[in-house]
Amino acid sequence: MNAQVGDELRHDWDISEVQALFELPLNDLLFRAHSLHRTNFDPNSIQISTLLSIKTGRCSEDCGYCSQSAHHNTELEAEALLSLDEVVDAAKKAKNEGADRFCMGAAWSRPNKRDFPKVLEMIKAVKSLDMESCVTLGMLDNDQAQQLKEAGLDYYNHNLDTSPEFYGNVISTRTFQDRLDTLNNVQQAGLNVCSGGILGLGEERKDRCSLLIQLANMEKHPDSVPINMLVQVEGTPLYGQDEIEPLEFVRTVAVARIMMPRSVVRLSAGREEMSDEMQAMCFFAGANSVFYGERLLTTDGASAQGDQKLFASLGMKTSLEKKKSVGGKNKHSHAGHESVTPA
Ligand code: SAM
Ligand code: DTB
Ligand code: SF4
Repeated sequence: MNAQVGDELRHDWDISEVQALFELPLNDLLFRAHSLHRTNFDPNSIQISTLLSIKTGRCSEDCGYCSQSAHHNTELEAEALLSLDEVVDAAKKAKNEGADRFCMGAAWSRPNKRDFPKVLEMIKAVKSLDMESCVTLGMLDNDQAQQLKEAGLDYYNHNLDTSPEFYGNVISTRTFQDRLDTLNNVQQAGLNVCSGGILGLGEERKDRCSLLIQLANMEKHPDSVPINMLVQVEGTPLYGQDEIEPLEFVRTVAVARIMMPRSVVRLSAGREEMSDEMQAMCFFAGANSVFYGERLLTTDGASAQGDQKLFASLGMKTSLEKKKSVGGKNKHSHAGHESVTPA
């Protein structure tokens, strides 16, 4: 099996070698993933993003996991687009709590003409707070991606969610190809791509392999790869689904790290259901970013207090803390990057 050699980035993974990575004895897999992680990142640094739902509910898409789809009968209360002031207040709060990136999510299939300029203003306002900005607004055309870039946006989040083979079991209102097209527009506009998926949708291991192949075989690896664990919401078709085994989740993080050694891998939704030990294993396996704060978009996140305790007990520092200490230089002696952000 020709897995990642040294620091070289590969874009030609095939299913049998990815399956073989999954099948390695856990210690061998973790050792391999962690070694690559150390080569490319400071292993004790964690990037912190905070999420805000800027428009909630009544979405026309039918994603089977989502509380916000108008196709499902969830108890969610819909909310129109937030005002600029509300967004700026939330971003300031997130910054005070240690986040260096502010991610705004909207329950849209795609942004409409009326609201899109308002989102551009929100991005400019977040940038003026000296924070990185990220938005997830659904599908984008070329021109919209370009306008986001011009407004100063750093990252665009658009997940592939699952394998092309399993995709139709989860979403019927837009295709896998629609997602690839949006990612292509985002990349062409020069934005950083944030794209990953969800585990625990009922997919099999071969689907997890196939999802990772889709991400890693892109012309350029996504800069950021969120790995969500399904948050089960009552009223959605996926409520009651068998949960993914914790060690299978850890394995998936490790394989993502091996296949995309310089991408930031984010432990995303579902952390509040994970034990500290499971999260610690994910960080060892190569996860180096989290969503932070009591709220994700519409569901509860892990508590900020609990997270601070966890990071302290693991001796991990947030990337913002690292930047503040020793004028941005970390003293870690590995041959890789200075902070969690790849060079
Ligand atoms: N509406 C936009 C879209 O779907 O592109 C942006 C917001 S959407 C909530 C962003 C991503 O959050 C989804 O693609 C999915 O990967 C993740 N997500 C949504 N609901 C989730 C859930 N219940 N559990 C885990 N991840 C979820
Ligand atoms: C991502 O991959 N996960 C975030 C973010 N990108 C936008 C969303 C998680 C949503 C979890 C369910 C909710 O709170 O509605
Ligand atoms: Fe809409 Fe996004 Fe939820 Fe799908 S994931 S239903 S597009 S808000």
